[in-house]
Amino acid sequence: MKNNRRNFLKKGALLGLAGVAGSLIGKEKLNEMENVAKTLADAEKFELPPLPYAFDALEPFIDKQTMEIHYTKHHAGYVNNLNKADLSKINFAVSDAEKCKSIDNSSPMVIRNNLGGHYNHSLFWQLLKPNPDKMENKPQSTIAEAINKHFKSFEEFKKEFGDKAMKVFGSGWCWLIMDGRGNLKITATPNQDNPLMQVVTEQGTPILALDVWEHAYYLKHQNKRADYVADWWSVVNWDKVQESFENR
Ligand code: MN3
Repeated sequence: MKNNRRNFLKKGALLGLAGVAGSLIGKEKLNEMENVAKTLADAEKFELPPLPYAFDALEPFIDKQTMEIHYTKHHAGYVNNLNKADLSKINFAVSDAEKCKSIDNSSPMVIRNNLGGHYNHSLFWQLLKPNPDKMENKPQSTIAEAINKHFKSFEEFKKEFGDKAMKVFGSGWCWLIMDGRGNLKITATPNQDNPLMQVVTEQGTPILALDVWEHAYYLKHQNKRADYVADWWSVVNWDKVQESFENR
């Protein structure tokens, strides 16, 4: 609420200024200044990023209805709830990843949960590949080499990652991260926490993310999380994973 009030005051001050100036500089300039004021007010808010493909683009592995609800209700919900929270202590000058890094045990739960929910889903959508083909989906390039080095083989890595995903009790996420020493690790976080936050035991940069909340799979896979994980491997976007690995 404070943030809204701050934006309101900021906007009010600018509009007041524009009003005075408007009588001197004319209607057109006034409209222009009003637009600037509106842009400033909107800038300090979170936005639902566009989904980079259609809801049915991951069929038959992840179904259209799940994607539609997941994006338009769940992800949008995190963004809306985040914008309703007191954002006065959020640094909007930095990236969402940097904002996550500032989350510690003293952070308000409403910010921790909804910022995490927003960041995690924004990343998750990017790491899924639309229009999956029939060919075996596996990593190439340097991420493939790093996986082989740290986990012996891609098959071993898949097994270990799948085991970790199965062991997440209740709602949470499974991750491939790179820690501060340059090691690839498979980790899990509860709820909407993520490896960037100071609240997790194993911090690092997310390279690959898997949402294992039931809302991510229940409509199609019901209680069979293992089937969902198996399907998810077919739609992992390894080119994007490679990018997150290079930009870590
Ligand atoms: Mn989700």
